[in-house]
Amino acid sequence: MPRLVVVSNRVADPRKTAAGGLAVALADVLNNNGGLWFGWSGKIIEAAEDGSYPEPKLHAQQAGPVKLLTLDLNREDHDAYYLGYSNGVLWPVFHYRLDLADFDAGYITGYRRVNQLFARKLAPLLREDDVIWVHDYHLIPLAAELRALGCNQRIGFFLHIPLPPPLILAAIPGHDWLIRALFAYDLVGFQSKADHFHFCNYVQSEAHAQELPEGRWRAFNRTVHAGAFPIGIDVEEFDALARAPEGREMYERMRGEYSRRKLLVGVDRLDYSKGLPQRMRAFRELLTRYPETHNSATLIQIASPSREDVSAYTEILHELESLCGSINGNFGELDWMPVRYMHRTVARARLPGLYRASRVALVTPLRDGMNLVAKEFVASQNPNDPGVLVLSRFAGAAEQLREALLVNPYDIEGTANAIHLALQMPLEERRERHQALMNTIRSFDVHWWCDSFLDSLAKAKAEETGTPWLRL
Ligand code: GDG
Repeated sequence: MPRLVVVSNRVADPRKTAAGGLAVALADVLNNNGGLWFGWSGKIIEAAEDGSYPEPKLHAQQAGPVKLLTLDLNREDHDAYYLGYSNGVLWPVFHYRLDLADFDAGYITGYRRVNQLFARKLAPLLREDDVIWVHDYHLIPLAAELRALGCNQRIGFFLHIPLPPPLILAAIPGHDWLIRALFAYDLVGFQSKADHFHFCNYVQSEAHAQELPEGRWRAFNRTVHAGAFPIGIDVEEFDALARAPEGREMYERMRGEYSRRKLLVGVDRLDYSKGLPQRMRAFRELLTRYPETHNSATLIQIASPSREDVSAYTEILHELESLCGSINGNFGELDWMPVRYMHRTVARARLPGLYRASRVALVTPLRDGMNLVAKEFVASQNPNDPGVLVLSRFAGAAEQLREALLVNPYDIEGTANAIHLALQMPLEERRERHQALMNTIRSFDVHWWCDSFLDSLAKAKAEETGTPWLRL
């Protein structure tokens, strides 16, 4: 088996399950075949008094058979690449929020500089038969920069966030440069069929690409394979976490505390894409429309801190705090708080117990690449008495999880009605829906995702390589 080289903005130790997310997803394949994981260390180098920065050094750490290689970023690069272009342009626009994008012309050059730096540091470490898997929007031009340095290895890219339709994408100055950069990969993977469809539309209408058989596109003297590879969760890992002492203890505590009430749960990074204010308004609407829910329904909302140095995040934090406060102020009783809101991170080992103790999960993003919380909630349920998933139709997960109660999160009344339906749903219907959802989640778990992407990458060698055609 060739060595796998993973490149992502942040790096995690695949031996630690507490890391969650990508680390769990890639742990098997990295641990089995050995590998290298390359990314930013999370550290920022401040400028010296004369304004200069030292050349960033590579930090190496061995994690079992996996070598973790990380780079510090200097303040200027970090601000332009990470805060500026990645999180101030690509994140909002790819989530359809043109109103929140900050198209500062300096960001894109910083973004490119960091991708060039990554390529420069990574290229000398690569072996000829390595397979390289690049993750997410921070690193779109990385393959092009590697190719410019003469790297001919197989390189795949997976976009964890949505890809918007061409007219939204076209609002980004330099959008053509970004999409051209994708043609330096051998395979480009998206979360959903909808995102893949947007890619096809874009390359056809804006880049006049030629469609070839087997999901390939030809443009800029290159052929790229593209497809949808919906990411899944590690169902066994979640099951094990639910059975472990911390998971069981959390479940018992929640059941004890809320024995007289039905629990609703929301677990999200505090991000404007997650639709948290709309969710709170829908919950307030539920309490207004259905007085029988008073005293009998409690919403636990965990909003884990995220990107607090980006201003749009401070605004959403204030809006959410004020909504939670007013719901509790208007509806709360001496012995009942309708909303328990936590702006903190909960230990991963506790999440399955919390999910299992909840009758309803509210997963209502305005836009989401996939949304793993939806899948984690389903996987944590007791099949004999499962909870109900209320899921936004705008989450990538909605393409697969058709048996959830699908809602439009912008429609506050419609969402409130769906939550009411979920709270009332008879046991038999809950079981049937859960069974069907579980089948999907098991069939398309994280191992399926990893294997199917890497299998497709193994078959997807592009026809031309090494053309230094990427100019800003
Ligand atoms: C991006 C895309 C795509 C959340 N709060 C806590 C906590 N979490 C964990 C959840 C889940 C993960 O974080 C969040 O994953 P999501 O998929 O919901 O969303 P993003 O972070 O936005 O991830 C998304 C994903 O990439 C994968 O491709 O699905 O669409 O936006 O695992 O459980 N974990 C702990 N404490 C918390 O408070 N321990």
